[in-house]
Amino acid sequence: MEHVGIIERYRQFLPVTEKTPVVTLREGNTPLLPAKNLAKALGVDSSYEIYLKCEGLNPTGSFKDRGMTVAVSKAVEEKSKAIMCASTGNTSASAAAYAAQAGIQCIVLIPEGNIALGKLSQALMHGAKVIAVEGNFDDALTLVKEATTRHPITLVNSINPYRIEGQKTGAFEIADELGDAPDFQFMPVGNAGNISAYWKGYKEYNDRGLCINLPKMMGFQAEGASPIVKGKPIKNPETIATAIRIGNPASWKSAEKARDESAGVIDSVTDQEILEAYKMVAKTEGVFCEPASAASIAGLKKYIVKGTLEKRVIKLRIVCILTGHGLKDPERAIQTIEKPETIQPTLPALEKILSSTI
Ligand code: AN7
Repeated sequence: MEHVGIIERYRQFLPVTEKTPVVTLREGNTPLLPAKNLAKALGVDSSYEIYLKCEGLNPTGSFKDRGMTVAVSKAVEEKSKAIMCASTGNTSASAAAYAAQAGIQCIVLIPEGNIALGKLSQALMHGAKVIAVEGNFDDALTLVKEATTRHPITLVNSINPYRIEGQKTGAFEIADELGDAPDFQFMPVGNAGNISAYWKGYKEYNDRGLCINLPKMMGFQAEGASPIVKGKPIKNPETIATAIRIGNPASWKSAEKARDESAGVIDSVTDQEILEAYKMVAKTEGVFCEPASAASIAGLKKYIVKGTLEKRVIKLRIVCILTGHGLKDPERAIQTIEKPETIQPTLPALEKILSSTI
């Protein structure tokens, strides 16, 4: 079946009418990959079914496209000529691309020096006005909120409810494919919009009888940027996972609600654990995600080690959301892994290395 984007696929669940001009890059329909190799590497038996929701395969390489197609479609319906966001990178890349598709202006505020190069290049290539703020994401978001109340510009951060509406379709796809919601969902938490969106999606499906189960929502912040875990905003958040380098999440309350209603957790993982998970999923499954996304795998590992995942006789289904593509941040990959060896262009030189490799 032809995939025409999440608005057409899930129109009945979304705040659109026949009058809404659909701005789409055919986002969604991303792979839900069974991860047997990863399960083995994590040391769990076959009663644990682990799946990776590969959101890096969206048009701009992250899950943000699901929310952006709805937010930008509604902005165009409301005759807006410009959109604006603060971003740790992926939101700006997505906003810029959908604004380009819609033929409207896009202005993005990024924390200076703290966004991955791939994301910056996307925002620039799609013609957004990119402004680097001498501050962090939270400072940039405060500015965007102020500016969009004073000027006729549509805010497209996830405090725009259309973003959450679009992002909840990730839950629909998972439930459609598994035939029910999973038992656990592991995911990174930054501004906390996505965990709120997924929970909304699962609950709506459950209300309509389209899934019987509801997953425990397991959200993970980076330790140096874990305000929800610590119970207070972090003034100077720090983590190598720049996507989730956020000290005062906009959807804090709804994320806590998702955690509590689902009997899940919001916990933290260290940068070290994130980097190990980042390498592990790339090496065992052939799936390259960005560091922030690997927080979900790091979280899964942490809870397997703790032994707190409920063990059943039947299969336990676990979905990890890999929110963004590894190619967004190649610099981090290169810094994390051993450099390639250099040789003279001779067969003996090559064979010397081969003898120690195979
Ligand atoms: C790859 O782009 O906040 O908890 O400005 O890029 O919904 O914020 C990105 C967040 C996880 C966290 N994984 O999601 C932004 C931004 C990746 C991300 C998150 C982000 P939320």
